[in-house]
Amino acid sequence: MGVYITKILNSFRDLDSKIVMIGLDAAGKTTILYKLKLGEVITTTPTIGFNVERIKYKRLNMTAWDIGGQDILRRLWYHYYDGTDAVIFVVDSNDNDRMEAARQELTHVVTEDRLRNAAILIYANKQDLPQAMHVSTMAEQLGLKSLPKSRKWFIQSCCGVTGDGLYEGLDWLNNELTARRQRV
Ligand code: G3D
Ligand code: MG
Repeated sequence: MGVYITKILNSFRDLDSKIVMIGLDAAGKTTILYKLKLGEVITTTPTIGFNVERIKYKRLNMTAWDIGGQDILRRLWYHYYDGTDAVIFVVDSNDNDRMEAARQELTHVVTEDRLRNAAILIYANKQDLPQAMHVSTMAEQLGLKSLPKSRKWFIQSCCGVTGDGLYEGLDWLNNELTARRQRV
């Protein structure tokens, strides 16, 4: 298992990729970033109420921030969307009340012109909690099943605290980005 994980991470960081990790606040993004141990997480605040976390490790660039609520910030995000290869969208599987809010944000993301070619990995996080929604129900509620066929997405159940599922998600992303590179 250890060798397998190291192999994925090594090939991942050598991909010349730009990845954004987004999701509602408290979905578990910061926890996941640290758990992945891809490199040092650097937090910057380009404007009040908007924190960006960044990891740069070899040729992999990852940025993460909270989305939702603040319409005024929406246009600031565009700057970070340019040239994005993949989106990791983190959802709290236990947060029934905000599943619809998560769906709306995800819809914004998939219809965002600058992200039209981005592969989308959805982390159904906090699956360790007893009330966690099943991934197939989440896929339904987040509207994934109605996305156009051309859209590449994958939903992975995970637990940011233990790390369960995180590498399986990255493995999909890694394969997807590698396959794209081979096609061009
Ligand atoms: P964010 O960066 O998306 O805003 P955080 O979210 O990473 O700050 O996580 C918000 C809270 O959820 C944290 O708890 C964190 O420990 C918890 N959390 C993250 N992932 C998981 C998970 O998989 N399972 C469980 N049970 N909790 C998780 P606190 O208490 O520090 O606010
Ligand atoms: Mg955070």
